[in-house]
Amino acid sequence: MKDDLNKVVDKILDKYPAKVMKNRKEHILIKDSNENKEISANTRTLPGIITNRGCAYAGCKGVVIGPIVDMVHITHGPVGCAYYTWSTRRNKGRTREGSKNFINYSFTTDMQESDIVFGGDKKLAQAIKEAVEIFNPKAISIAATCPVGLIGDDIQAVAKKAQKEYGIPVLSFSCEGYKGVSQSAGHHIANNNLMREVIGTVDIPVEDQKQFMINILGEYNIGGDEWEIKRVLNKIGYTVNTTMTGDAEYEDIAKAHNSDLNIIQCHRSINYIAEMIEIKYGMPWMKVNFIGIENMSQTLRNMAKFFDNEELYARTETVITEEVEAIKDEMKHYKNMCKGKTAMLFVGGSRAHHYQGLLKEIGMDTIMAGYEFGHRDDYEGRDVIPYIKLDADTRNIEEIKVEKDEKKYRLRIPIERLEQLKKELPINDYPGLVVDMKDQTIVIDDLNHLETEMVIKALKPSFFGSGVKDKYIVQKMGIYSKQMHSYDYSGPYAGFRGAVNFARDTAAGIHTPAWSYTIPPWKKEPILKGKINTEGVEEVC
Ligand code: CFM
Repeated sequence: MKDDLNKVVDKILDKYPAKVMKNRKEHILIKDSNENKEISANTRTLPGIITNRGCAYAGCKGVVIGPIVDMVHITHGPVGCAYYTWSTRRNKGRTREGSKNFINYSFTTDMQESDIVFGGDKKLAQAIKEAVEIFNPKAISIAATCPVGLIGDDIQAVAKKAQKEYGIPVLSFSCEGYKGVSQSAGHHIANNNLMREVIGTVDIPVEDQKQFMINILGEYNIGGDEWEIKRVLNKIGYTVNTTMTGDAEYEDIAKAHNSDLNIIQCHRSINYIAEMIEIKYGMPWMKVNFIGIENMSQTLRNMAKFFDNEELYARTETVITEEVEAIKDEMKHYKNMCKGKTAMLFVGGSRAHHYQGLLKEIGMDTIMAGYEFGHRDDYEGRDVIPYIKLDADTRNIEEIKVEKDEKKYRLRIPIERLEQLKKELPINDYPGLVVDMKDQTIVIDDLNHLETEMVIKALKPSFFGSGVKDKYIVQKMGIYSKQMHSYDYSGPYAGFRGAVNFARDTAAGIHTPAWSYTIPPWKKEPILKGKINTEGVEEVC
């Protein structure tokens, strides 16, 4: 088996010129738990390769900032950048009573050639003015695109002036697409600004603070995931103070520092905020996974352990039993339809890992997985609770002083409890993609178009979970492909009810008769093209 996989990888690498081959080789590995091989990640994609990655603007505006419902998000740049981030990710947001919701809008300065030559600052100031006059939003964000950085528009100055003039927060993000090697840089830029400008600016009065108050970080309510997660958490007795940033309002984020605990669904996109909140406000964070029944149940149990409250333990078990009971027959049915099938997952920076448990629950093994822009820790894992980095002298204090304003924040969980938890919740709860995969599977970082076609042709999975750039290529090859970024038109997939939705979609997708009408290219064209010489057949491709 390993030899077969080696052949597949060699065949891919053989297609490349020597320099590209050397580079790509570092990004591909065959999992073997006896070997300690490293995978290269978060490096520049070589020019000429058709990558699936996005840009820093996509990571900042599209991913982290865009889902905040009551802000007007202005894309300062060409209309295309705004158009392609308009609702394509399906981060849903509801309208609260007395509040506003701009999720279905796309705002842009629509820069033209003359703006590139003479500067776009004035146009941006005008756009903010119009937005305030027409929509009267709670706050505004400005996201810079590539040309803005190249011509040097001072978006910070425009934002500052507008903030003063209109009396609402105007946040500017220098997230020009070319910054960094992927959308990952955009996450970081967004995180830094939210921390600097928003988090901690509104306090919840102590009398209004609830018991078991948490924030869900790295959850963007794609297809309604956050709503399903929150339904279960509320049922157990948690209060979700803030979600970052799925279905969030500006003020929710401003109050995030008042919670007891940050739980992190997508570590990749938001670990920066979790760590900054931990250092500044003494709030611990914990990695969770709401995808799949087992992961969901384990997450809820870990959370209960965190608070170590008898009632919470009991409610957690009751809710898990109730929820699992309600879906188990349907799950069994879909498992019967899917078992023994194989899957490939290629998604951004966490889903290629998160979904493997759920696939396993419907009887499917993941034979190839990879991240578009994951970092080494997403592949190799890190502590589940890397909490409280206070130094030795301050570890035992009950209150943490914030340097600037001298406000004091309570350390919500006693430090002794955190120490104990660290022992109880093993590091292996979040081992990272490579660690978690079975032996004799392939892990590919920054998978490109050529490699996608070649692994599919060689290993013929039944399911390919990926994105819009490759979905239809894969389906033309006769293989069911689901967009794991937007869930196509479906969802939620998180939590207990979400697991059934995913199982139903996958079973239906795999068994649709459409695939029998699709003839993959390798069945239409000869696999080998060669010429005959005196020694026999000489393969030329
Ligand atoms: Fe996190 Fe995401 Fe993902 Fe991501 Fe994304 Fe996304 Fe994603 Mo698309 S924040 S890293 S930048 S889980 S948009 S909701 S699906 S690539 S795996």
